[in-house]
Amino acid sequence: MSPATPTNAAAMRAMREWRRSLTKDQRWCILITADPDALASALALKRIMQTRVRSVDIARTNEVTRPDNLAMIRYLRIPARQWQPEKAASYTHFAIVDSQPSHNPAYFDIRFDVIIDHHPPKPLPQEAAPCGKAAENGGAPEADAAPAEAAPPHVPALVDIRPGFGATSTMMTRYLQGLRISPSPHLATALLYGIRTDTAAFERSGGEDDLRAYQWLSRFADTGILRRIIRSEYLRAWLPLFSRAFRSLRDCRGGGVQAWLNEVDTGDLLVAVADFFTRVHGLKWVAVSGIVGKKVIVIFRGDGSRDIGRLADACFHDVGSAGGHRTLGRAEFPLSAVTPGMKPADFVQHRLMSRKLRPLPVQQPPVPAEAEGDGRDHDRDSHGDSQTVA
Ligand SMILES: [Mn+2]
Repeated sequence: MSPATPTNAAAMRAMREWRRSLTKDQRWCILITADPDALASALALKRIMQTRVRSVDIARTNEVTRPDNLAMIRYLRIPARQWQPEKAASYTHFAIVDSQPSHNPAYFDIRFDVIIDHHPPKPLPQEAAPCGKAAENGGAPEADAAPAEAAPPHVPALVDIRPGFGATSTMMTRYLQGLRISPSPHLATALLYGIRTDTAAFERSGGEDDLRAYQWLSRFADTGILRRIIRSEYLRAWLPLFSRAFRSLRDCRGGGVQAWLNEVDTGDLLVAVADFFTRVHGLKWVAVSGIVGKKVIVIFRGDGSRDIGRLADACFHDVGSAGGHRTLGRAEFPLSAVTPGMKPADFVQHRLMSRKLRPLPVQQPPVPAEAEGDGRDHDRDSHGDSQTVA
Protein backbone atom coordinates (compact mmCIF):
# COMPACT_ATOMS: atom_id res chain seq x y z
CA MET A 1 0.00 0.00 0.00
CA SER A 2 1.26 3.45 -0.81
CA PRO A 3 2.35 5.73 2.01
CA ALA A 4 -0.39 8.21 2.83
CA THR A 5 0.25 11.93 2.39
CA PRO A 6 -0.72 14.08 5.39
CA THR A 7 -4.09 14.95 3.88
CA ASN A 8 -4.78 11.30 3.26
CA ALA A 9 -3.79 10.42 6.78
CA ALA A 10 -6.12 13.06 8.22
CA ALA A 11 -8.95 11.91 5.99
CA MET A 12 -8.32 8.33 7.00
CA ARG A 13 -8.36 9.23 10.68
CA ALA A 14 -11.65 11.07 10.24
CA MET A 15 -13.10 8.11 8.36
CA ARG A 16 -12.06 5.63 11.07
CA GLU A 17 -13.47 7.81 13.81
CA TRP A 18 -16.74 8.31 11.98
CA ARG A 19 -17.03 4.60 11.22
CA ARG A 20 -16.50 3.77 14.89
CA SER A 21 -19.32 6.13 15.81
CA LEU A 22 -21.89 4.24 13.73
CA THR A 23 -24.56 2.36 15.66
CA LYS A 24 -26.99 -0.44 14.90
CA ASP A 25 -30.08 1.72 15.21
CA GLN A 26 -29.14 3.98 12.28
CA ARG A 27 -30.97 3.86 8.96
CA TRP A 28 -28.84 5.56 6.32
CA CYS A 29 -29.60 6.86 2.90
CA ILE A 30 -26.82 7.70 0.44
CA LEU A 31 -28.07 10.29 -2.04
CA ILE A 32 -26.51 10.59 -5.45
CA THR A 33 -26.90 12.11 -8.86
CA ALA A 34 -26.43 8.80 -10.61
CA ASP A 35 -23.43 8.58 -12.88
CA PRO A 36 -20.75 5.88 -12.80
CA ASP A 37 -18.53 7.66 -10.28
CA ALA A 38 -21.43 8.41 -7.95
CA LEU A 39 -22.90 4.91 -8.22
CA ALA A 40 -19.55 3.29 -7.50
CA SER A 41 -18.77 5.65 -4.62
CA ALA A 42 -22.16 5.00 -3.06
CA LEU A 43 -21.63 1.26 -3.36
CA ALA A 44 -18.24 1.60 -1.65
CA LEU A 45 -19.62 3.74 1.17
CA LYS A 46 -22.43 1.23 1.67
CA ARG A 47 -19.82 -1.52 1.91
CA ILE A 48 -17.84 0.46 4.46
CA MET A 49 -20.76 0.98 6.81
CA GLN A 50 -23.29 -1.75 6.19
CA THR A 51 -22.14 -4.09 8.94
CA ARG A 52 -22.28 -1.34 11.54
CA VAL A 53 -25.71 0.16 10.97
CA ARG A 54 -29.23 -1.16 10.58
CA SER A 55 -29.66 -0.36 6.90
CA VAL A 56 -28.11 1.56 4.02
CA ASP A 57 -30.09 2.56 0.95
CA ILE A 58 -28.77 4.26 -2.18
CA ALA A 59 -31.17 6.78 -3.73
CA ARG A 60 -30.69 8.72 -6.94
CA THR A 61 -32.28 12.07 -7.66
CA ASN A 62 -32.06 11.72 -11.44
CA GLU A 63 -33.34 9.37 -14.09
CA VAL A 64 -30.79 6.97 -15.53
CA THR A 65 -31.04 6.76 -19.31
CA ARG A 66 -27.54 6.32 -20.69
CA PRO A 67 -27.03 2.74 -21.88
CA ASP A 68 -23.67 2.32 -20.14
CA ASN A 69 -25.08 3.54 -16.85
CA LEU A 70 -28.06 1.20 -17.18
CA ALA A 71 -25.66 -1.64 -17.94
CA MET A 72 -23.55 -0.77 -14.92
CA ILE A 73 -26.56 -0.84 -12.60
CA ARG A 74 -27.84 -4.09 -14.09
CA TYR A 75 -24.64 -6.14 -14.39
CA LEU A 76 -23.18 -4.99 -11.08
CA ARG A 77 -26.57 -5.21 -9.34
CA ILE A 78 -26.30 -1.75 -7.82
CA PRO A 79 -29.35 -1.22 -5.63
CA ALA A 80 -29.99 2.41 -6.57
CA ARG A 81 -33.61 3.43 -6.25
CA GLN A 82 -35.37 6.63 -7.23
CA TRP A 83 -35.28 9.19 -4.41
CA GLN A 84 -38.70 9.90 -2.94
CA PRO A 85 -38.57 13.00 -0.74
CA GLU A 86 -41.71 11.91 1.12
CA LYS A 87 -39.76 8.91 2.43
CA ALA A 88 -37.08 11.10 4.03
CA ALA A 89 -38.51 10.57 7.50
CA SER A 90 -37.80 6.84 7.32
CA TYR A 91 -34.07 7.56 7.49
CA THR A 92 -32.06 8.71 10.49
CA HIS A 93 -28.95 9.77 8.53
CA PHE A 94 -27.97 10.95 5.09
CA ALA A 95 -24.75 10.82 3.12
CA ILE A 96 -23.88 12.35 -0.22
CA VAL A 97 -21.05 11.21 -2.49
CA ASP A 98 -19.60 12.68 -5.69
CA SER A 99 -21.70 15.78 -5.15
CA GLN A 100 -22.39 18.42 -2.51
CA PRO A 101 -25.56 19.66 -0.81
CA SER A 102 -25.25 22.92 -2.75
CA HIS A 103 -25.29 21.20 -6.14
CA ASN A 104 -28.97 20.41 -6.42
CA PRO A 105 -32.11 22.02 -4.90
CA ALA A 106 -33.26 18.47 -4.09
CA TYR A 107 -30.46 18.38 -1.50
CA PHE A 108 -31.00 21.81 0.10
CA ASP A 109 -33.35 20.67 2.87
CA ILE A 110 -31.48 17.53 3.82
CA ARG A 111 -29.09 17.41 6.75
CA PHE A 112 -26.14 15.43 5.53
CA ASP A 113 -23.88 13.68 8.00
CA VAL A 114 -21.36 12.58 5.42
CA ILE A 115 -20.13 14.49 2.38
CA ILE A 116 -17.45 12.93 0.18
CA ASP A 117 -16.69 14.60 -3.12
CA HIS A 118 -13.97 15.59 -5.56
CA HIS A 119 -15.66 18.66 -7.03
CA PRO A 120 -14.44 22.06 -5.81
CA PRO A 121 -16.20 23.11 -2.59
CA LYS A 122 -19.29 25.21 -3.13
CA PRO A 123 -21.27 26.67 -0.23
CA LEU A 124 -25.04 26.48 -0.04
CA PRO A 125 -26.80 29.46 -1.63
CA GLN A 126 -28.28 31.03 1.54
CA GLU A 127 -25.66 30.54 4.18
CA ALA A 128 -21.93 30.44 4.30
CA ALA A 129 -22.06 26.75 5.03
CA PRO A 130 -20.36 25.77 8.28
CA CYS A 131 -19.18 22.50 6.78
CA GLY A 132 -15.51 21.99 6.10
CA LYS A 133 -14.59 22.26 9.76
CA ALA A 134 -15.54 18.72 10.61
CA ALA A 135 -12.93 17.07 8.46
CA GLU A 136 -10.10 19.08 9.96
CA ASN A 137 -11.22 18.16 13.45
CA GLY A 138 -11.19 14.57 12.45
CA GLY A 139 -14.95 14.36 12.67
CA ALA A 140 -17.42 16.16 14.89
CA PRO A 141 -18.35 14.90 18.33
CA GLU A 142 -20.97 12.18 18.48
CA ALA A 143 -23.70 14.54 19.61
CA ASP A 144 -23.58 16.34 16.29
CA ALA A 145 -23.77 13.13 14.33
CA ALA A 146 -27.16 12.33 15.81
CA PRO A 147 -30.19 13.63 13.90
CA ALA A 148 -30.43 16.95 15.71
CA GLU A 149 -34.05 17.88 16.22
CA ALA A 150 -34.04 21.64 15.96
CA ALA A 151 -30.54 22.92 16.27
CA PRO A 152 -29.24 24.53 13.11
CA PRO A 153 -26.51 24.89 11.96
CA HIS A 154 -26.08 21.22 11.32
CA VAL A 155 -22.48 20.09 11.26
CA PRO A 156 -21.78 16.95 9.24
CA ALA A 157 -19.75 14.31 11.03
CA LEU A 158 -17.55 13.60 8.04
CA VAL A 159 -16.66 16.01 5.27
CA ASP A 160 -14.03 15.04 2.74
CA ILE A 161 -13.88 17.29 -0.29
CA ARG A 162 -10.67 16.99 -2.27
CA PRO A 163 -10.72 18.38 -5.81
CA GLY A 164 -7.26 16.97 -6.43
CA PHE A 165 -8.73 13.58 -7.23
CA GLY A 166 -9.97 12.67 -10.68
CA ALA A 167 -12.87 10.72 -9.25
CA THR A 168 -14.65 10.19 -5.95
CA SER A 169 -14.15 6.50 -6.70
CA THR A 170 -10.44 7.06 -6.14
CA MET A 171 -11.12 8.56 -2.71
CA MET A 172 -13.37 5.61 -1.84
CA THR A 173 -10.72 3.16 -3.04
CA ARG A 174 -8.20 4.73 -0.68
CA TYR A 175 -10.68 4.36 2.16
CA LEU A 176 -11.13 0.68 1.35
CA GLN A 177 -7.35 0.25 1.33
CA GLY A 178 -6.97 2.11 4.61
CA LEU A 179 -9.72 0.06 6.24
CA ARG A 180 -8.24 -3.14 4.79
CA ILE A 181 -11.43 -4.04 3.01
CA SER A 182 -10.99 -6.16 -0.11
CA PRO A 183 -13.62 -5.11 -2.62
CA SER A 184 -15.88 -7.75 -4.17
CA PRO A 185 -15.50 -8.15 -7.95
CA HIS A 186 -18.66 -6.11 -8.45
CA LEU A 187 -17.55 -3.26 -6.19
CA ALA A 188 -14.06 -3.19 -7.73
CA THR A 189 -15.53 -3.15 -11.23
CA ALA A 190 -17.89 -0.33 -10.30
CA LEU A 191 -15.03 1.77 -8.90
CA LEU A 192 -12.90 1.06 -11.96
CA TYR A 193 -15.66 2.25 -14.22
CA GLY A 194 -16.21 5.31 -12.02
CA ILE A 195 -12.56 6.32 -12.36
CA ARG A 196 -12.55 5.46 -16.04
CA THR A 197 -15.52 7.64 -16.93
CA ASP A 198 -14.62 10.65 -14.80
CA THR A 199 -11.11 10.77 -16.24
CA ALA A 200 -12.25 9.74 -19.74
CA ALA A 201 -9.93 6.75 -19.39
CA PHE A 202 -7.15 9.13 -18.24
CA GLU A 203 -7.36 11.14 -21.44
CA ARG A 204 -9.03 14.17 -19.88
CA SER A 205 -7.88 14.11 -16.28
CA GLY A 206 -6.61 11.83 -13.59
CA GLY A 207 -3.33 11.78 -11.77
CA GLU A 208 -1.02 9.48 -9.94
CA ASP A 209 -3.61 8.68 -7.25
CA ASP A 210 -6.28 7.76 -9.75
CA LEU A 211 -3.90 5.59 -11.72
CA ARG A 212 -2.70 3.78 -8.62
CA ALA A 213 -6.26 3.18 -7.44
CA TYR A 214 -7.11 1.88 -10.89
CA GLN A 215 -4.24 -0.58 -10.79
CA TRP A 216 -5.13 -1.81 -7.34
CA LEU A 217 -8.80 -2.29 -8.28
CA SER A 218 -7.84 -4.19 -11.42
CA ARG A 219 -6.68 -7.06 -9.23
CA PHE A 220 -10.21 -7.55 -7.92
CA ALA A 221 -12.38 -6.53 -10.86
CA ASP A 222 -14.37 -8.60 -13.32
CA THR A 223 -12.97 -7.51 -16.66
CA GLY A 224 -15.66 -9.35 -18.60
CA ILE A 225 -18.38 -7.29 -16.96
CA LEU A 226 -16.31 -4.13 -17.33
CA ARG A 227 -16.07 -4.73 -21.07
CA ARG A 228 -19.80 -5.33 -21.35
CA ILE A 229 -20.51 -2.04 -19.60
CA ILE A 230 -18.08 -0.12 -21.79
CA ARG A 231 -19.61 -1.74 -24.87
CA SER A 232 -23.16 -0.76 -23.90
CA GLU A 233 -23.37 2.29 -26.11
CA TYR A 234 -26.83 1.99 -27.61
CA LEU A 235 -30.37 1.18 -26.60
CA ARG A 236 -32.64 -1.22 -28.46
CA ALA A 237 -35.01 1.63 -29.18
CA TRP A 238 -32.30 3.48 -31.11
CA LEU A 239 -31.75 0.76 -33.69
CA PRO A 240 -34.44 1.96 -36.12
CA LEU A 241 -32.51 5.26 -36.23
CA PHE A 242 -29.40 3.42 -37.35
CA SER A 243 -31.44 1.71 -40.02
CA ARG A 244 -32.61 5.12 -41.21
CA ALA A 245 -29.04 6.38 -41.12
CA PHE A 246 -27.69 3.51 -43.21
CA ARG A 247 -30.45 3.82 -45.78
CA SER A 248 -30.08 7.57 -46.13
CA LEU A 249 -26.28 7.60 -46.22
CA ARG A 250 -24.93 9.65 -49.10
CA ASP A 251 -21.43 10.56 -50.14
CA CYS A 252 -20.37 14.16 -49.89
CA ARG A 253 -17.36 16.02 -51.14
CA GLY A 254 -13.95 15.33 -49.67
CA GLY A 255 -14.49 11.80 -48.36
CA GLY A 256 -17.47 12.75 -46.21
CA VAL A 257 -20.88 11.19 -45.81
CA GLN A 258 -24.15 12.51 -44.57
CA ALA A 259 -27.26 10.86 -43.14
CA TRP A 260 -30.72 12.28 -42.61
CA LEU A 261 -32.75 10.84 -39.73
CA ASN A 262 -35.84 13.00 -40.09
CA GLU A 263 -37.68 13.55 -36.78
CA VAL A 264 -35.94 12.44 -33.59
CA ASP A 265 -36.71 13.00 -29.92
CA THR A 266 -33.44 14.67 -29.00
CA GLY A 267 -30.25 15.86 -30.61
CA ASP A 268 -28.37 13.39 -28.44
CA LEU A 269 -29.58 10.57 -30.68
CA LEU A 270 -28.03 12.33 -33.65
CA VAL A 271 -24.81 12.48 -31.64
CA ALA A 272 -24.94 8.74 -30.90
CA VAL A 273 -25.37 7.93 -34.59
CA ALA A 274 -22.68 10.39 -35.69
CA ASP A 275 -20.26 8.95 -33.12
CA PHE A 276 -20.93 5.48 -34.50
CA PHE A 277 -19.71 6.52 -37.94
CA THR A 278 -16.39 7.73 -36.49
CA ARG A 279 -15.59 4.01 -36.09
CA VAL A 280 -15.72 3.43 -39.81
CA HIS A 281 -12.29 3.71 -41.35
CA GLY A 282 -12.04 5.80 -44.48
CA LEU A 283 -14.81 8.29 -43.76
CA LYS A 284 -13.12 11.65 -43.42
CA TRP A 285 -16.17 13.30 -41.96
CA VAL A 286 -19.82 12.63 -41.27
CA ALA A 287 -22.83 14.90 -40.85
CA VAL A 288 -25.90 13.39 -39.23
CA SER A 289 -28.96 15.57 -39.19
CA GLY A 290 -32.59 15.52 -38.22
CA ILE A 291 -35.48 17.54 -36.90
CA VAL A 292 -35.94 18.07 -33.19
CA GLY A 293 -39.14 19.99 -32.49
CA LYS A 294 -39.05 23.03 -34.74
CA LYS A 295 -35.30 22.93 -35.27
CA VAL A 296 -32.95 21.21 -37.65
CA ILE A 297 -29.80 19.93 -35.95
CA VAL A 298 -26.71 18.78 -37.82
CA ILE A 299 -23.99 16.90 -35.91
CA PHE A 300 -20.55 16.86 -37.52
CA ARG A 301 -17.73 14.47 -36.76
CA GLY A 302 -14.39 14.41 -38.51
CA ASP A 303 -11.13 12.49 -38.43
CA GLY A 304 -9.14 15.71 -38.03
CA SER A 305 -7.90 15.85 -41.61
CA ARG A 306 -9.97 18.99 -42.08
CA ASP A 307 -11.43 21.50 -39.63
CA ILE A 308 -14.96 20.22 -39.22
CA GLY A 309 -16.04 23.17 -37.08
CA ARG A 310 -15.21 25.46 -39.99
CA LEU A 311 -17.20 23.29 -42.34
CA ALA A 312 -20.23 23.48 -40.03
CA ASP A 313 -19.81 27.24 -39.93
CA ALA A 314 -19.48 27.50 -43.69
CA CYS A 315 -22.61 25.50 -44.35
CA PHE A 316 -25.00 26.99 -41.83
CA HIS A 317 -23.65 30.20 -40.27
CA ASP A 318 -26.21 32.37 -42.05
CA VAL A 319 -29.30 30.44 -40.93
CA GLY A 320 -28.59 29.64 -37.29
CA SER A 321 -25.74 28.85 -34.94
CA ALA A 322 -22.93 26.70 -36.22
CA GLY A 323 -19.37 25.90 -35.30
CA GLY A 324 -17.18 23.58 -33.30
CA HIS A 325 -13.66 22.27 -33.13
CA ARG A 326 -11.37 20.44 -35.51
CA THR A 327 -13.10 17.05 -35.09
CA LEU A 328 -16.50 18.02 -33.63
CA GLY A 329 -19.09 20.36 -35.02
CA ARG A 330 -22.72 21.22 -34.67
CA ALA A 331 -25.26 23.42 -36.43
CA GLU A 332 -28.78 24.33 -35.42
CA PHE A 333 -31.31 26.40 -37.25
CA PRO A 334 -35.07 26.85 -37.22
CA LEU A 335 -37.16 24.86 -39.69
CA SER A 336 -38.46 28.22 -40.88
CA ALA A 337 -35.01 28.98 -42.29
CA VAL A 338 -35.36 26.20 -44.83
CA THR A 339 -35.93 27.61 -48.33
CA PRO A 340 -39.69 27.56 -49.02
CA GLY A 341 -40.70 24.63 -51.19
CA MET A 342 -37.57 22.68 -50.30
CA LYS A 343 -37.50 19.57 -48.08
CA PRO A 344 -35.29 20.08 -45.00
CA ALA A 345 -33.25 17.02 -46.01
CA ASP A 346 -32.55 18.48 -49.44
CA PHE A 347 -31.77 21.85 -47.93
CA VAL A 348 -29.11 20.29 -45.66
CA GLN A 349 -27.77 18.13 -48.49
CA HIS A 350 -27.51 21.06 -50.85
CA ARG A 351 -25.59 23.15 -48.37
CA LEU A 352 -23.22 20.34 -47.41
CA MET A 353 -22.44 19.88 -51.10
CA SER A 354 -22.06 23.46 -52.19
CA ARG A 355 -20.98 25.77 -49.39
CA LYS A 356 -17.54 27.35 -49.54
CA LEU A 357 -15.47 27.96 -46.44
CA ARG A 358 -15.35 31.54 -45.33
CA PRO A 359 -11.92 33.22 -45.50
CA LEU A 360 -9.89 32.35 -42.41
CA PRO A 361 -9.45 35.52 -40.28
CA VAL A 362 -12.93 35.12 -38.94
CA GLN A 363 -14.25 35.23 -35.39
CA GLN A 364 -14.88 31.70 -34.20
CA PRO A 365 -18.67 31.64 -33.97
CA PRO A 366 -20.11 30.77 -30.58
CA VAL A 367 -20.95 27.09 -30.21
CA PRO A 368 -24.69 26.62 -29.76
CA ALA A 369 -25.56 26.76 -26.09
CA GLU A 370 -27.06 23.27 -26.03
CA ALA A 371 -23.93 21.79 -27.47
CA GLU A 372 -22.03 22.62 -24.30
CA GLY A 373 -24.62 21.11 -22.03
CA ASP A 374 -25.59 17.58 -21.22
CA GLY A 375 -24.60 14.48 -23.02
CA ARG A 376 -27.05 12.14 -24.57
CA ASP A 377 -29.55 12.48 -21.78
CA HIS A 378 -30.15 14.05 -18.45
CA ASP A 379 -27.40 12.39 -16.51
CA ARG A 380 -24.67 14.75 -15.53
CA ASP A 381 -21.98 16.01 -17.81
CA SER A 382 -19.13 14.31 -16.05
CA HIS A 383 -19.22 10.79 -17.30
CA GLY A 384 -16.99 10.44 -20.22
CA ASP A 385 -19.46 11.86 -22.64
CA SER A 386 -17.07 14.51 -23.83
CA GLN A 387 -17.67 13.47 -27.39
CA THR A 388 -21.15 14.90 -27.33
CA VAL A 389 -19.78 18.41 -26.91
CA ALA A 390 -19.81 19.79 -30.36
MN1 LIG B 1 -17.14 12.32 -10.05
